[in-house]
Amino acid sequence: MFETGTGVGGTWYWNRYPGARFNSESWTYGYSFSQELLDEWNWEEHFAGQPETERYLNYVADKFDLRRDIRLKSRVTAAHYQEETRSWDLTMEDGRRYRTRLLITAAGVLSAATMPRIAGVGTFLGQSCHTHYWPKPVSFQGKRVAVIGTGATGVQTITEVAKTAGHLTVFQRTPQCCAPLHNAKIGKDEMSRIRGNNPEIFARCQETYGCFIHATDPRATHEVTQEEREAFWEKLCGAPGFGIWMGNFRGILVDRAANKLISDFLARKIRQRVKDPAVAEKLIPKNHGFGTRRVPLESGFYEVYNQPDVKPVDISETPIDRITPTGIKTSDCEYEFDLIVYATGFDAITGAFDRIDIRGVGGVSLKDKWRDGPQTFLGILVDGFPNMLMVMGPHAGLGNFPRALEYTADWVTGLIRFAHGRALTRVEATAASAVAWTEHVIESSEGLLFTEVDSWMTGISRNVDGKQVRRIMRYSGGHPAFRKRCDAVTADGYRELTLD
Ligand code: NA7
Repeated sequence: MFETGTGVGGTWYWNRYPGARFNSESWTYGYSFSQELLDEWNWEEHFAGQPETERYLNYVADKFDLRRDIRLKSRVTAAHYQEETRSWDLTMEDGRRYRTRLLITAAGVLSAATMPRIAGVGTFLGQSCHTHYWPKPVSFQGKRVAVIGTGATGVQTITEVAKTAGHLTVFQRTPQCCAPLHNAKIGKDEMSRIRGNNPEIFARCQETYGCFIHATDPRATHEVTQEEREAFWEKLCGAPGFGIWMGNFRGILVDRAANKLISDFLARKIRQRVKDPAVAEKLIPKNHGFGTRRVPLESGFYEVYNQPDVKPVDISETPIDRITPTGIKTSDCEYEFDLIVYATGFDAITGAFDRIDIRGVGGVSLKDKWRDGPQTFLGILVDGFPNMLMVMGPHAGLGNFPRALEYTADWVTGLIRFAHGRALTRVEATAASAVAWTEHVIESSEGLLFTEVDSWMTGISRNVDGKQVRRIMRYSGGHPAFRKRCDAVTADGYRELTLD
């Protein structure tokens, strides 16, 4: 295992910005493969913060003695397939080289962070940091702080920074429709109860669309009266986690009229919480409906804007001209800061692949192959790239990742066992199976409102060349359908692959 960081934990190693925290329930996020691990680990909070999760992942690495197989500070810069030896040649940033029969990618969906393309970023003389590359520790006490970006990361950062900063200025380009997280500590008795329910919890997660504990309500928005509807939404808003997004009425992310109703309901909530009506209006999305972008869950985010020392700047009205040595210059004002935080997101889903020079049969580059959108079989294999197996690559479903990736890891392991058992040295998706799966992935997104919206989920990163066109990046058929399809491939003896 090669890992760029100096420690294990991936997402939870890198994203140590203030306020970084699960939006999945902790007890649905941990690994389920070891009863011993489940028995030993006690979650402290329903939605664990970054430090707790990083501790958990280190505990796992130690418990299963994984560190001996992990090379830290090891960035892979190139991976080239060699047909003669049926192996992959890897080149590391420091020049080391390795040869391997099988290449398993687990490089992350949101791991290629992007700085904004704003003139003068390198000229600022104060401290600046991207949330993904957070140095420790950073104090905000009494400082004049700027945060650029209001995605799920920005929302968490802003809420935490506002507690101690001398003055906070938020540069917002697109408002998000956030919902309350309702985090709480987990007491000893409660943890015992959760532990007792583990089998049911994990079984339920396998049956829901996005592997969350929240299952879609079978009713359609228009099947109930307005009173019933609003009472249901009040209940979801008062409950912890993603229920409002994943446990809402069916069709809410397909039916425009239904989506407008829930969007209006949540806009009213924002107006109730933000005292200045003009500021409230700025915080309400106008160009996309609720849930068509990743919903940030928040813990007091809207109240931050009632603080006299917090100023929102709508950069869709007054764009940032440049970063200056002392701060940020917009079209109408020059601001001075001690610290600038870039919560500007990622080159998502394919970004981590694009940053490695991956070449398959005949030297074909994966980046070129995917220029107009990813093409995969099951989101796990790519034709022309034999012996490369992707865990949570493009075309995987999005959702509560550990639940989905445990399945994928098992499927990949099954394929490797099958290949070893038959002394196979070359495993590849056929072109026909990749075309069919890619078409199915595209069909699965038809009619979903999120496909009409710019976001990392539709492959948009305005900070990366060639990532300004919306694409179908993920499988939208839901996890149960994904599992069924993968199981069928196995049951059929992997006939949709070329095995040699
Ligand atoms: P996101 O959700 O992609 O958010 C990035 C934010 O940064 C978003 O508000 C962007 O505005 C803003 N942004 C990006 N570039 C610029 C520039 N150049 N100028 C101004 N503002 C900019 O990333 P997150 O890290 O918050 O979250 C990613 C996922 O990680 C999250 O959904 C969770 O699943 C975990 P925009 O919306 O593009 O107008």
